[in-house]
Amino acid sequence: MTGKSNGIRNIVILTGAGVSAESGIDTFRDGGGLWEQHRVEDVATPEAFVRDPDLVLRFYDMRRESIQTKQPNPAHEALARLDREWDGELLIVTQNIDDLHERAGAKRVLHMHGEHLNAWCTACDVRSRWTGTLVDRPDCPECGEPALRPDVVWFGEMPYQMDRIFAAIRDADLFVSIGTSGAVYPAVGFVQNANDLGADTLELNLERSQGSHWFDETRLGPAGQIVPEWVD
Ligand code: BJW
Repeated sequence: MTGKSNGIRNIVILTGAGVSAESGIDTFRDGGGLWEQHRVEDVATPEAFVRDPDLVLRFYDMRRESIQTKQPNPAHEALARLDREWDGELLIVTQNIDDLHERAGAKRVLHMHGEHLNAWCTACDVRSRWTGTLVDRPDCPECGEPALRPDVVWFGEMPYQMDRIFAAIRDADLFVSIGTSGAVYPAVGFVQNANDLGADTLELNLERSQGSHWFDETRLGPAGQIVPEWVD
C-alpha cells in the first residue's frame, strides 16, 4: 500500500460479507445468500425474536456452528498485516458477526453489527460469551434468567459504537469499503461522510455496490486477490 507516500496517515476500512465469502461464509444478498434461504423479517428483526424466538435462535445456532469451522482467507490476512504494520491510525469497521479478522491477527477491529459468539441478556442487560445451543439453551450467567439473545444488530436497532466510527471517519485520510453491497444503513452512508470530510475513497468488491458512484476509485475482483494486491 503506497498510502504513506501520498500523505495518508489515518485509514478506516469498512468490511462486509464479501470479505468472508471465500472462507465459505454465506453472504446475504448474493444468489444463494442467506436472504434467499431465510426471510429477513423472520430471523433478523426484534419483532421476529418476540414472535418466534426458537426460529431466530436456531438460525444463529446454525451460523455460529458454521462460522467456527471456517478459516480466515488471504483478504483477512492482508488486512491483519496492514493493521500490524501501519503506524498511523487504522480502524477495521466490520459489519460481519464472524471473528475472521481477529483470527487472522487483526487487533483494531470494531463489530458494528455485533458478534456471533456473544449473548446479550434482555433481563439484566449484561453481555456474555455464548456457550449453548438450542438443545442446551443456557440461562444468563449473570442473573440466571432464560433471557439471552444473540448480541447482534437487527433491522430497526442502532448499530454499535457509532460515535467511535464517525470520529474515525472524521479523522480519516482514506476510507476503503470491501465486500459490502451498500444496501444497509447506516454503513452505506459512511462513504458520503468520508467524501464530505475530504478523505480519499476506494471500493474493493466483486461487483459494483449500490453506492459505487460515491467512491473516487473502484477495483473489482475477489477479495482474496484484490485486497492483498491493494495492501502489498
Ligand atoms: C464479494 C465476494 C468476494 C461477494 N470478494 N466481494 C428505508 C430507507 C433507508 C433506511 C431504512 C429504510 N428502512 C429501514 C431502514 C434502516 C435499515 C436499512 O438499512 N434497511 C435497508 C434494507 C433499506 N437499517 C437499520 O435498521 C440499521 N439501523 C439503523 O439504521 O438505525 C438507525 C440509525 C440512524 C442513523 C445512524 C445510526 C443508526 C440496522 C441494520 C442492521 C443490519 N443487520 C444485519 C444482520 C446482522 C446480524 C447477522 O449477521 O445476522 O447485518 S442484515 C445484514 O446486512 C448484516 C450485514 O452486516 C448487512 C450488510 O450486508 P453486506 O455485508 O453488505 O452483505 P451483502 O450480502 O449485502 O453483500 C455482499 C457483497 O459482497 C456484495 O457486494 C458482493 O458483490 C460482494 N462479494 N463475494 C469480494 N469473493
